[in-house]
Parts: sequence; structure tokens; C-alpha cells
Amino acid sequence: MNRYEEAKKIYASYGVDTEKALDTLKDVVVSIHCWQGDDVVGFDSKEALSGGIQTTGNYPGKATTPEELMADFDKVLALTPGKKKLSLHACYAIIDDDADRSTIEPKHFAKWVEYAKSRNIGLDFNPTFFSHPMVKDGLTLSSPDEEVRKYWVKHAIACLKISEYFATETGMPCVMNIWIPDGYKDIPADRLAPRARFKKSLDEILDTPYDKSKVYVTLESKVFGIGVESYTVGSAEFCLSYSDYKGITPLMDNGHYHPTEVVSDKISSLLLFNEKIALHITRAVRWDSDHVILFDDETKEIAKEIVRNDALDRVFIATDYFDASINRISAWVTGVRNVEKSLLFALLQPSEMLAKLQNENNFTDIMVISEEMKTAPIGDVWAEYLRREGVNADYLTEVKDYEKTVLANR
Ligand code: RNT
Ligand code: ZN
Repeated sequence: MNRYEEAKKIYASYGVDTEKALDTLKDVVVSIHCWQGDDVVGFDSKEALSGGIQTTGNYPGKATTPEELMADFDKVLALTPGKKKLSLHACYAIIDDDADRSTIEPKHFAKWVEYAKSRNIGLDFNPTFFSHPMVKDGLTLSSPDEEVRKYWVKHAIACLKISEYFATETGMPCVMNIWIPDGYKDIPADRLAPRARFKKSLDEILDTPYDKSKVYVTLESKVFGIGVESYTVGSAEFCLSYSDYKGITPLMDNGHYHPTEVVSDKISSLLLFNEKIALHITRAVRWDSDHVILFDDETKEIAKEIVRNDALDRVFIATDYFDASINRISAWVTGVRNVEKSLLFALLQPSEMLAKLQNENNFTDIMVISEEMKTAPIGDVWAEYLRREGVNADYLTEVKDYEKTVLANR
């Protein structure tokens, strides 16, 4: 008997149907961030990365043109299983006129649309509120300078149009995520006014008509960033309250909380009060360090919360990390595979049985069974998934080959 057939039997003895798990997993959409390919640089501005986020490392071979980034992303598509979307940032606009962030248009993304359509993938979008001269004193939508605030409102409205265009062209809804870096390094004298201005800006953006059946606007909170350690305008409370007030979708990035807080514990609460929720899956090492996603406890726990609450169609799952110290394509593929693998792990849990045991207050059995499931033969089911998806289990060889023949010549 082959290893998958053996694994199928072992899982069946726990009441878990591996066929059902594989069938579900192949249709789950994971939105992959484009910015792992070039260290969040983009093509529209010569400014250094700002906004309290940072890439460290200078591994050779990063993409510096749209063509290179597209070629690299093709590798990612080929080496990862499942349904995928590409998540673009506004700074990846391909501009050949005098447009800037406040005046970008769908045409500046025509090449990306062509790319997505020919690969049959959807597109998500992110206005870029960083790495730009109009970020003044680290502020954008919360700036007390009306010229600055208005500029970024215009940018976000331009992005809504582009998001609509993405959805229309690809035939798949577009998630447009708003995250601003605004905050203060030291203790502010006024915490309310910046948040009031951020609220006003968001109102101005979202009161602009857009097609809500095509574009899902999400709002991402954060606890602090480098250089903005004392106060973040878009805090968790602000973003959750605002999302609720305006009927948009809250987004949680698991690098954006205090180190002992976990997003896995927050998902159920948000699911009870929101039709949809959104996630940026990342790995925080001590802080919002955006390390590559591993097959670790918290990623598995997040996946379990989505799966066992029957919320695969209510959670926008997206990746967000940027490691410049290792081969970027390997980083990309490893992280995306680990999201898929964690979802598979979650789909292979005897969730109903465990929930029933909880109601019987039988935490002895829950512990024993959960521990056994950790060493159940998920690897054999994973190998079968890759085989069915036509994806090579070994990606390191292919990545190294691409490094030698393509990346090394950049
Ligand atoms: C920053 C946020 C945000 C960015 C991307 C590049 O802390 O996580 O999502 O990582 O927009
Ligand atoms: Zn994020």
C-alpha cells in the first residue's frame, strides 16, 4: 500500500476523511503579497522604505523591474499548490507618464491585469502610504497639514478605482487593504485629534461611491512601528470600531499585537460580529519583524480557528512578510506552502470530536488526542496534495537552479 493510503487509514481511525480535506483545501484562496520579491521597494518612487517597517539583508538577485518581479512570481505560482491571488501595492504601478500616487489610474496597472488574467488568478490591492515625499513627519491620513491629508485621501480614492478595475477585469472580487504608518515616537500631547483626522479621512474615502460587490475594503491595525513606538493612530480599538461603524472588514496582522497576544484567539470574536474578516499572516520574532511563515504553532492555531469555525469562505487569507537575507523566491514559497500546510493540518483534526469533549469537560482526552494528531502522518497527505496539484515536493533544487541561471545575472 502506498503511504497516502496508509495515512488515510490512520486518519480514518480518528474519524477524519483525508479525501474531504484535500478536496476542500484545493479551493481555498490564499492572496500572496508581491512585496517579498523586491524588499517592499516598488517601481514608482526612489524613496527608501519608510513607515516603521524594515527589510534587512541584501541577498543578491532581487527583482528591480516589473518583468523580473513577474518572472519571479511565476516561479512562486509554479512551486505552490492551491488557488492563489496576487496582492499588489500601489507603489508597483508601472508609470510612463507624469502620474503620481494621487493621480494613478487603472492604466498604470494594465500590465498587471494582463499578467493576472493570463494566469487565471485574482488581484488584491493596497494603497501605499509610505516611502514617499508626501509622508510628512511620518503622517498621512492623520496629518494636521491639510495638503498632506488631502493628498493621501486622493491616493486612496484613486486606489478604489483601481481595485474596481481589478475586480471587473479578473471577474474576482478585489480586497483593498488600508494600512497607514501614522504615529509618534514619543508620548503625544493629544491622542484624540490624530484619530479624529484619520476617521474624517476614511469617511471622505469611503463616502466616494464604489461597487461594494466588487471591492472589499479592509482596515489593518497596528500596535507600534519602528520610530513610532509610543502611539499608533490606527490602533486595534480604532480599526475594529471604525470597521464596525462603516461596515467595512477588519484586518488582523499577527505581527501587530503585544508579544503575548495571539490572533488565533481573536478570530472567533471577530467572526461573531463580522460577515467577513481578513488576515495578514506573518511571523513576528519578538516584534513585527515579518519573518517568513513557518509551520509553527500559531500558524496552525490560526488555521484551526478558520477551519473548525467553518469560516473558510468568510476569511480573506493573505500573506505578509519580507525577508531580504535569504533567496527571496525560497522565502516566498516556504511561507505560502506553510499557510497551505497549516490549513491541511487544521482540516485533518477531529474537530467535532474535540469540541464535544470540551462540552463534557474532558480535557484529559483533548490533550492526549491533540498531541497524537501532531505526529499523525500529515506529511504523506501533504505529498499527495502536491502530487494532485502537479507541484514538485522538492522546490529547493528548482529555486537554486533559477538562482544560478536567472537571479545571479541581475
Ligand atoms: C505593516 C503592515 C502592512 C505592510 C504592507 C507592506 O506593518 O503589516 O500590511 O506590511 O502593507
Ligand atoms: Zn500587514
